[in-house]
Amino acid sequence: MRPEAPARRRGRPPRSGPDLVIVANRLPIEHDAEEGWRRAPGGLVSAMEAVLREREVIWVGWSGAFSDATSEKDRPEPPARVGPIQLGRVPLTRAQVEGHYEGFSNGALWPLYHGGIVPPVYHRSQFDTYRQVNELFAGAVAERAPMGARVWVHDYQLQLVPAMLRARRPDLRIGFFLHIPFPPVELFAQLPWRRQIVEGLLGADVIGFQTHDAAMNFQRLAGRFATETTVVTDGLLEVPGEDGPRTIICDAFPIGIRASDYADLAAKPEVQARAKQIRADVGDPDVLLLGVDRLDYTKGIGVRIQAVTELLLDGRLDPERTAFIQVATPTRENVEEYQRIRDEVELLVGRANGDLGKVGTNPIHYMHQPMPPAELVALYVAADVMLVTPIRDGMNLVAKEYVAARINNDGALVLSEFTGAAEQMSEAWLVNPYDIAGMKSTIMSALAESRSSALTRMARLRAGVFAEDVTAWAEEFLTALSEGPENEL
Ligand code: ADQ
Repeated sequence: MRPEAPARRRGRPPRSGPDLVIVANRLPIEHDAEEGWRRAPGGLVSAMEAVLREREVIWVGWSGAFSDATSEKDRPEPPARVGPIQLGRVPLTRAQVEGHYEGFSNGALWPLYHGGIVPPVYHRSQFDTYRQVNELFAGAVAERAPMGARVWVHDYQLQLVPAMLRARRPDLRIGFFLHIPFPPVELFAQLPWRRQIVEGLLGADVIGFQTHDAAMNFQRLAGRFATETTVVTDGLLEVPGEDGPRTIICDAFPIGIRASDYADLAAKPEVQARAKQIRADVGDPDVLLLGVDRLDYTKGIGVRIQAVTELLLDGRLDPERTAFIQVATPTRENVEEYQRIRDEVELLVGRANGDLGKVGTNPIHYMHQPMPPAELVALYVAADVMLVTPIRDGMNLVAKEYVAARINNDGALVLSEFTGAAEQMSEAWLVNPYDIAGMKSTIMSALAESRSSALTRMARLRAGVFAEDVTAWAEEFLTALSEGPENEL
C-alpha cells in the first residue's frame, strides 16, 4: 500500500488563488451561542481589514473551538469564508491550546519579551507542544498557499513557522511581524530554546518589529545564536541558503490604527452626546482621567491607580471635582498571573474608593468588561487626560486611538516611555512608570498647560497618527515582502 499522508502533504501547491496568506493564532471569527459564527473584534482583525478592503486573502488560524470537544455544540464547524477571506482552519485539541497558547506563549514568551516583569516559566513539555502546534500551522499553510504567494505570519505564538514553512515551500515569500517587544540579549539568552526561536524566525524574508530597538536586539542575537548569520548593515541580515547567501530584511514597521475611523466616530452627534452623558454620570467633574487596557500585568494599571489615588489624597487633585474611569478588558483568565493582577487592581480600586468616596460618589469608576467601539470612543471624547502607563508594551494602540478621537485638538496624553508608541509620539507627556512621583507631577503639568500649547501638542500628535496609519503600515510591510532588500540598501 502506498503511504498516503506524505503524498498529500507534499502534493503540488494550488496554482492559483489569493496571492496573500495571513497566518495568526486565531481566525478572524468567533462563535456565539445565539448568533453562530461572526467576525471577531480585535486589533489584528481591524488592522488587517485595511488590507482586505482591496483583495482576497487566505487566513490560516485556530477557530477557538477545541477539536476534541466531546459535544457537537462545543465543536461547531467554522464557515469556509467570511467576506473576502478564505478561512484555513488549524484544528487544535484542548491540551494543545493549553501547552502552546496558555503555557509556552503566555507563561514563558509573553513575560520574557516584556522584560521579565513576572518570572517566565519554562516547561519542556510546553515547548514541545509549541513546536508541534507551529508544525501544524506550517503544514496548513503549505497545503493552501498558491505557488509563489506571499505569506504574512503574525506574532510570538508562531515564531517557528517561518523556517518550517521555508523547508516545505521554498517558493513562498515569507514575512513575520512581532506585535510585542523583543528583549535585549541578556534577557533572551535565558530562554532554553533560544537557538530554535532565532532559527525559526530566520526562515523569513522579512522580520518586522514595532521599534528600531527591538530590531537591533534581534540583529545582535542572530549573530550570537545562529552563528552563520551576518549583519550586512542595520536592517539587513545574511544567512546561508540553498542557492547561496540569502538576505533578510530585519527592521522596524511600527503599527498604526485606522485613524479616520476613530475621528469619524468621534464626530458623530450620538457619540458626542454620549460623551457629555458620561461626564454627567460621573458628576460633571473639572477633570476626567481615563485608562483603557486589557487587564494585563504589562499595562501598568496598578501604578497609574496609585499615582491618581495619591494625587487625590495629597489634595493636589480635588476628590470632589475629579473622576477617574478605568476600563480593564477581561483577558487570558485561565492563566494564573492574570487572576493575580485582577485581584491586585481590584484591591487598589476598592481601597482608594474606601478612603476617598462619599455616599453616591466614588472617584474611581472601574469596569471589567469589553465595550462596543462607539462607547470606547465616547470615553476618549469625554476624557481630559488619557493615562497610558505600561511597564512595557510593543506599541499600544489605545494611545493612538485617543489622539485620533480628539477632533478638536484638545486633551492630553500621558504616555509611558516603555511603549513602542513613545518612539513616534514624542509630543505626548512621557513618563517612567517606575517613578510614581514623576508620574504625579507630569499629570499635574499636563493639566496646568496653557490651552494654546496643549492644542499645538495634540495637533502634532494627530498629524503623526494619521500619517502613519494602519494602511501605511501594511503597505510598507507588504512592499518589503514583495520587493525584497533592493530598496533597503
Ligand atoms: P494589546 O496588548 O492587546 O496588543 P493595545 O495595542 O493597547 O494592546 O490594543 C488593545 C486594543 O483593544 C485597542 O484597540 C483597544 O481599543 C481595544 N480595547 C481595550 N479595551 C477594550 C474594551 N474594554 N472593549 C473593547 N475594546 C477594547 C498587542 C501588543 C501591543 C500592540 C498591538 C498591535 O501588546 O503593544 O500595539 O498588539 O500590534
